[in-house]
Amino acid sequence: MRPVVGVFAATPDRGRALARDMAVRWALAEVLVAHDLRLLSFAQIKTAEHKARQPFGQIPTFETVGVTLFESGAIVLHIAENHAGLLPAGPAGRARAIAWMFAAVSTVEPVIVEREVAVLLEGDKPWTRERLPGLEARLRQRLDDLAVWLDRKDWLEGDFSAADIMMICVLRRPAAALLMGDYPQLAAYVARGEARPAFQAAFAEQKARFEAAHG
Ligand code: GTB
Repeated sequence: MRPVVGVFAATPDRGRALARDMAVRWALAEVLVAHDLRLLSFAQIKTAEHKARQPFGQIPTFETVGVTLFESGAIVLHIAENHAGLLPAGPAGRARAIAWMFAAVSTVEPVIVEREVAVLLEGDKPWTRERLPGLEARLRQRLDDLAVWLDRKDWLEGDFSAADIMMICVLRRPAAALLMGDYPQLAAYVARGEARPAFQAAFAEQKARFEAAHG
């Protein structure tokens, strides 16, 4: 059975591969595992049938022999644990790469999401103008620290790993991407990831899907 990845049929990001299935499809492309897509509408992801796969009614989902998974980070880790090339061989390096996967989604991404939510969902609220400088300062603090870590490193922990897939997908989110001009180390890091053939293949797949749907 080829794995099946649940994705939005009509991606809301206009083909820029910003939704969270990108990390999963990129990881699969890195390890050369062909997959099928389960194309889902917004209504479909809220059904009981989909919630049996993803309890919060979201994408992505991942179905493979013996297991159905949700949470993009957990799916990428599962792929990395079952195929060579996305985690360091030794236990210490492996543990550190996994730590960086958690850092991407639980330390760096929340400050990006907070900034995005403030503008997109609460932009018209009276308190947003006052909150924005603080939100941006918190985001910049994370990016400052990450830039120091990545100074003179190509990847987070030795060779390219699943950690880089998660971190680069986080840094591609609009609120972080807008600041990359101030962080040349991070911009170069994202560019290195985006130059990988597997990233290109996963990106092209979604762009083609968007173009087929929208002409
Ligand atoms: N923690 C979960 C995971 O990593 O798998 C979060 C999954 C999630 O947020 N999925 C979104 C979803 O299904 C799609 S990706 N939302 C429907 C809902 O919650 O009802 C969302 C997304 C879109 C665009 C960007 N972007 O532009 O950067 C990022 C993320």
